[in-house]
Amino acid sequence: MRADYQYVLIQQDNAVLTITMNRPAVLNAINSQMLEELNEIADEAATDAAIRCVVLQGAGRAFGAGQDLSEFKAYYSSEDVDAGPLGEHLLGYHRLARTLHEMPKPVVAVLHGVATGVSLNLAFACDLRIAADTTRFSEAFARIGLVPDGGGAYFLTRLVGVAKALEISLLADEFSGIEAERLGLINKCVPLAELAATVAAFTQRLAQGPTYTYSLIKQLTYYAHDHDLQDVFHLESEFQDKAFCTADHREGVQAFFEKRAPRYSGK
Ligand code: T3D
Repeated sequence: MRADYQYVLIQQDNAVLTITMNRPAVLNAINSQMLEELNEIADEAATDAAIRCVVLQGAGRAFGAGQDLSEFKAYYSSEDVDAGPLGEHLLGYHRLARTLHEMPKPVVAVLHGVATGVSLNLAFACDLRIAADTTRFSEAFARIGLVPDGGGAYFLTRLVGVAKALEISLLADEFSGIEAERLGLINKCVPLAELAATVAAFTQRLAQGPTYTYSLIKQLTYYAHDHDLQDVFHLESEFQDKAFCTADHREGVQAFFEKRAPRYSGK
């Protein structure tokens, strides 16, 4: 993977790839170039077998402040309200949200400082979220007269249900990491000073897990959310057959009988 991106830093530590959005002066607001870079990196991370867990985070004092609103200044200063730039532009966010969501390995968003707009919705597309208690969450779109994008309505309704999703989206108020954890929007909320160590321990553990089986668990869990029980039984049977034949399953059982920790290869 190349490392010379303009607005994104990447770092691999064992099998954990950390993707850092890096425009700290504007709270990592996402411009077209950053979006293109994030898509390229996510595509590669999805297919690289040496990467078994992916982290998405922001540099400086924020996770991210959403779309870079200065990018469309020409549109805002024009009289032509039909010259909206969004159709094509949004496809980049859709592609990225889908890649993060469907990647055959765990993807963890790490939220600190500010997490708003489409940046926050990309975090919702990830599998797991860890945040600092002081993080300022908001689904800011309605505050500037827009609808949630980047899959926001899809992910938010699944995470917290329709009533809370509507409240969060319509009022667009800020709430803390503590409240986000209470709502079930994030998996873990810790003091800011403990965030990096918590994330490192959590993601290194995931990266040493049965990665292929994790990919099946991901698919099965997301599928189970909107299919009936019989359909889920079918997919569960298909996936358990696949998991049963993996090297990691054999290793897990052998380790159990030998009373030792398993050493998973991810296969
Ligand atoms: O056009 C489209 O593509 C439509 C799609 C939109 C998708 C979205 O994501 S909509 C949501 C967009 N985001 C926002 O509306 C948030 C805008 N930002 C803010 O409201 C505030 O910055 C925050 C509440 C997030 C943080 O406030 P604070 O006081 O901690 O920081 P600040 O001083 O406002 O921001 C620091 C700098 O970042 C500042 O630049 P400056 O004045 O120092 O030169 C600010 O302008 C810049 N910045 C923050 N957010 C954005 C941004 N620049 C461009 N775009 C931003 N989204």
